[in-house]
Amino acid sequence: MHNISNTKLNEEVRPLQYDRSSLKTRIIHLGCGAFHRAHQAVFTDEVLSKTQSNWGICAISLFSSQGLIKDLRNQEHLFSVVEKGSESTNVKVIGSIKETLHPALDGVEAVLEKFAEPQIAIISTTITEKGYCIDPATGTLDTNNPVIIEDIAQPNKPKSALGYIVQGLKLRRDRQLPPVTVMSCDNLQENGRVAKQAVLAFARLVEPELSQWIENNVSFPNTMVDRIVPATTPETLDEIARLVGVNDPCGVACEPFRQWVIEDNFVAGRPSWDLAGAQFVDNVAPYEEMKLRMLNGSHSFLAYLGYLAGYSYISDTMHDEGFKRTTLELMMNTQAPSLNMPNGTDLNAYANKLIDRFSNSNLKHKTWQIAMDGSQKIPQRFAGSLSYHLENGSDFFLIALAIAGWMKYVSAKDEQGNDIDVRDPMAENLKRISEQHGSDSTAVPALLSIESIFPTEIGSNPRVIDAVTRAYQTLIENGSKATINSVD
Ligand code: CS2
Repeated sequence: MHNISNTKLNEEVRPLQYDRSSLKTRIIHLGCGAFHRAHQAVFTDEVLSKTQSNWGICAISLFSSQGLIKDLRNQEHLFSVVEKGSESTNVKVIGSIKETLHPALDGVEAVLEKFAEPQIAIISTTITEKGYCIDPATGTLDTNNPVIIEDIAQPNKPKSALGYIVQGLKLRRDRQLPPVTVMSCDNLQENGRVAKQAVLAFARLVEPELSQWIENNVSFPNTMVDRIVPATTPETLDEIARLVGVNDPCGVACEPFRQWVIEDNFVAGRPSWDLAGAQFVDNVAPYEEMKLRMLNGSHSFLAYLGYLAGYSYISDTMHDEGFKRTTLELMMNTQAPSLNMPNGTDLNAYANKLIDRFSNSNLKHKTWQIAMDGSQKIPQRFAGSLSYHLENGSDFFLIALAIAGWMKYVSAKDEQGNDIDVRDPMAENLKRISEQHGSDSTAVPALLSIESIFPTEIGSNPRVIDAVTRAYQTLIENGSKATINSVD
């Protein structure tokens, strides 16, 4: 069968720039989704094309995409990345993934043994917010999570990402292998610290000495990752096939922009990702906060209110002047003031660039996709600036409106009374609470009292309850579009 590894590709496709035969698996990556392939794999690929280094990746998929893993294997783990700007498109072949594993295809033991290969230096993750099994409001391990309970009872047959990491580290400890870095690449504030807390708490429940060993031998750098990578659809794959010249079921389409800010805390070395544009800094927290509040916060605002206004894609919402204006206002007047950035950071330029990125209509980024898992995302995106505004007595109506939009969305009925397919680990619970209140605004304090989403000092604050109630009532009475247009 012809595929990207054995066919002459279209001339516009930038082919591989290096010989892959010397690559060694030195990075294990958990979560082989589109984001990893379009972000860390691309940075690593660029380093390989610029240096003689040998940093290869073993991408592991734990839950889904057996099909994807088989497809990657069929094409020697090569895949295409199509960067779609608003004016031009670039296509590259990426070769940094050297091998793949999936427990359902290869067995749990083979996956665990990979962690225990001596040359492994980095275990990185894109497992989404919920993959860390933390209580989103407090950032501590949720020991009531059924998967965690199961994995702690049977640590050598893990199911969760945390279970694999802890058991993998245990094998390294038992075999006296060199230290290793665990690098989270998910959209969580202080993602390294969260990963560390979750791993240590899990390890303590398995074996207290193991948790001590991890403290002494494993580093957990914080990172800020950024690239808009919509989920791949059959239409995207058709377009990729046309551009590449052959079907590529593993191809991804994304925006041209990419950013990676990394705390330089790697106990066993790392690729020179800076050669591919990554920034190594001492303190990532301000960049994470900037991105989570200004990019992801506005994304959630656009996802809930845009979906309710009938827009399928983020770029559609941006072509509605009301949405464009309020999004910029949310970024600059509500989120930016809560940030404390290093000197020289131009938040105005950052916001304007975000507006351009969101407006790229060649990128089909569904409002429905971003609306997923709101119970895990809202704390990361809004709690910090809400606390800031409560302390300063300043206005946060647009955050209240985003939260009201989420409340209407999780009722699972849109403005026309049609069902919404809500994807969220708490979907059932949220729907039940909404149904108890109908469209009455008593739903607001009820939903705000969910402590895993809204820390008590926020959820029970009268100013928050009042602002979200006002926003919710306007939204229910006038609908999303009119509400957005009436914001002054
Ligand atoms: C989005 C992010 O789905 C979402 O919640 O806000 O995936 C966003 O596209 C990325 O963080 C951009 O880097």
